[in-house]
Amino acid sequence: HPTLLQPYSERAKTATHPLSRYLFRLMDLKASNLCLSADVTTARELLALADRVGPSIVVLKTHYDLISGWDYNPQTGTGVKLAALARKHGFLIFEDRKFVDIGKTVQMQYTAGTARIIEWAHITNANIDAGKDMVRAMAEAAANWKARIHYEVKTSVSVGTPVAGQFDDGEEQNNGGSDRDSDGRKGSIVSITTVTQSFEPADSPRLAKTNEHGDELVFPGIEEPPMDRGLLLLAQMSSKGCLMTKDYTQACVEAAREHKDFVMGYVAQEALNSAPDDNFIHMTPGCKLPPPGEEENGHVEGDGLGQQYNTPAKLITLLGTDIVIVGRGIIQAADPPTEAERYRRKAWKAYLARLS
Ligand code: 5FU
Repeated sequence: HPTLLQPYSERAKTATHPLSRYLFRLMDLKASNLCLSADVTTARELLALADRVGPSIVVLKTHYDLISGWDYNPQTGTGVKLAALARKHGFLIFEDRKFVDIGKTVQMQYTAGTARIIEWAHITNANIDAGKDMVRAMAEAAANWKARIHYEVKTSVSVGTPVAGQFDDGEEQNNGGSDRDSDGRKGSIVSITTVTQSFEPADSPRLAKTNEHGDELVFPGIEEPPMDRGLLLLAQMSSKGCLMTKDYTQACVEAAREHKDFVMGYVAQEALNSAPDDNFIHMTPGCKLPPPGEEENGHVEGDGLGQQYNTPAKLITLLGTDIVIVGRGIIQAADPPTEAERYRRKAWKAYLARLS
């Protein structure tokens, strides 16, 4: 497929989703196709790790529900602090929530509840086993969220029961030219309520770009990401005995094409672009390098709990995915920032090898 041989800077120009265009440019700028899976146990460790490894990565993947001490405060909580680190270092936040339920439920889980994922995660993902309508439901929730960003005005007009003789004098009432409600019923307006509420997301470009000491709070060289939210479809998994069939993966591809303005791409183990104008991004977990100095043969032993690992070279050069997702390979190293750099260099080299 042509996207296998195209530089990310070129794919940035033709991707449909604004966040994908941004992400491809960020990858080009930082020479990084590395995502850190920040599966640490406490919110404090998560924020410290994000700050230390931020310079090497373009995406930080979270599982907010395995972090203890996650602060849900929508103004000062862990999501807001992560969003500030994302602005500072230039990476996107991907909550690996794997939504799967009926459309209405996923809308509520995505936007509300304790974690309010949509407020701080640029990207999340969904398993479409429950049917692809939930992708449309999530797209709708994201569009509504975006529309609310600067202000919200709600006007509700309630119309009481008609009062005999009240409107029967042939005169229009002073209520906008009509004495009927939207269903054509005659009645008297009981109340009009207008609520205006300003709303600023955790990573708004309108936030200050420097602090009181003049320190830069924003990653230089690229503008801040657009105020859009994106979805990855969980098309394939890395684990042994995964039950996702070829038909299921194909259904993901079809759903992605139907919702190009919301679906950025896939979590998958291989490239899935096949139609001439497909330009979806592929993020791939189950990635590990052998220890420094040891020879690479593409495969690294699993974790004994079903996880299977491939090297960046195999995933990016051979199987054609775009971003490798690395958790324990980096987190459990003696010095995670140094190890993250080793992964960044290897994964970038694998991408350059694919281009040539
Ligand atoms: F969708 C998937 C998948 O197919 N395999 C995964 O491993 C997601 N993951 C996640 O990537 C998993 O939940 C972990 O958060 C991460 C892999 O962590 P590791 O420490 O690199 O094995």
